Amino acid sequence: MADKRLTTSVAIIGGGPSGLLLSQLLHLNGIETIVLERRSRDYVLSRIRAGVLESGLVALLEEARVAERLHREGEKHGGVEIAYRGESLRVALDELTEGDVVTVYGQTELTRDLYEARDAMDGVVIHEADNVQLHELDATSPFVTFDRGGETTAIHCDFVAGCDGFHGVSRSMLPAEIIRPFERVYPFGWLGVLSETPPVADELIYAGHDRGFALCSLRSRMLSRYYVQCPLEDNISDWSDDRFWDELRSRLPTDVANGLVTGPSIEKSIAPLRSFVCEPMSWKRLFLAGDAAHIVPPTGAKGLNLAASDIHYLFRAFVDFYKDDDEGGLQAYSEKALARVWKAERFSWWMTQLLHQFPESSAFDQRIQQSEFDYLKSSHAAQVALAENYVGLPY
Ligand code: FAS
Ligand code: PHB
Repeated sequence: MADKRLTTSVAIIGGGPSGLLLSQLLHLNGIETIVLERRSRDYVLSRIRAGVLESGLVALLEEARVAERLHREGEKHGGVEIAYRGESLRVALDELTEGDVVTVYGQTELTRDLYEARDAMDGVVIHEADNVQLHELDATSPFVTFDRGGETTAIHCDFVAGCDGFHGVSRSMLPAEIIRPFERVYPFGWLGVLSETPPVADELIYAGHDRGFALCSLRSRMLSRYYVQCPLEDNISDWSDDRFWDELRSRLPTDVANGLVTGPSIEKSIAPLRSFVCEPMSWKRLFLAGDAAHIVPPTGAKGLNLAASDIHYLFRAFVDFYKDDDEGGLQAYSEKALARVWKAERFSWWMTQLLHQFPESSAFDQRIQQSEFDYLKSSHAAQVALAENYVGLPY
């Protein structure tokens, strides 16, 4: 029994970028939502995650009226560097895609912008919502319950959007006879460091090396983001700053390594890598979006950008339902979203295979990896393929 009862049109589980963006877009179209977030706002904003936005996501943020700071502080990048065992190739994204680019702007800042926009529109985002449960999803009026401050509240709604990430509760509500998970877990992780130092290069550098993968990224001209591939069993305590910088240098082309400016890490974390897709992405009145439905290894910078295309499809489907009583978009959502998800899964897997050292790889695998890079370096068509995937395939 609930102590309190609320009603809304769409109950959104998860106050990360997916949930907040969906809430903002629906609100702008007159559709009420309530967002339930398990953590505090400070905790959500303390997480350091994605850094590269496709133009499709930028356009969606403009539609959500939260792109002002992004345009002021974000950096447009027309190219990206792919290095491999000391060789280097600049992939001219803009030239190869007739002008498309990516924007470098941290997910943390994007989430902050979304929170502030929700506040400005009196959006309902309930933090520290514990024990979220979803009920009667196969009825026409499902409801969600949660505990907070010693009270249980029930939110009666028309639909539930599961935007609660890979470890959320929503996906588990798909009946066992319906859900089809697809997964590949990689035998390594990424150790990431944030440092208040000037980035080593103007554009991102993805580097494959016998010692393992490395990535040079950035958040601004005085805030750098670096990653090195590390064994899954490693802990943060195994990695002093000096060890990190030495390892990063050893994996970069010499001229780049010589220009690296190091400094104390202000954030250091290890993330596991997996490819994961849940089919279908909807069941009855429940719709999954973002990491709740799929995960990609961050090598292709697709995680956050896939959440965006899910939200693009889902928000329009809800608008069609509420404005025109048209359920077509909702019925087509899963198939439409999955078509783009799987293409990004392929690209992220391909980039990961190309640039990482796999513990079990044979001499043949090593030659194939080298030839993959040699082909990329020698083929305009291969570079076009990389560029069109990296800037983002059409929605
Ligand atoms: P999120 O996981 O961001 O948000 C889900 C929210 O739901 C969280 O705030 C969580 O607290 C909340 N939640 C969970 N369970 C709940 C429950 N039961 N009740 C209520 N709320 C609940 N992508 C890139 O493109 N590049 C990267 O470099 C990159 N690095 C990453 C590093 C890490 C450690 C992780 C985990 C992901 C990374 N990603 C990266 C992917 C990431 O950016 C996601 O794609 C993005 O956060 C997806 O956003 P959401 O779908 O909103 O999921
Ligand atoms: C980042 O800046 O955190 C980042 C950029 C590109 C990636 C992954 C992470 O592919």
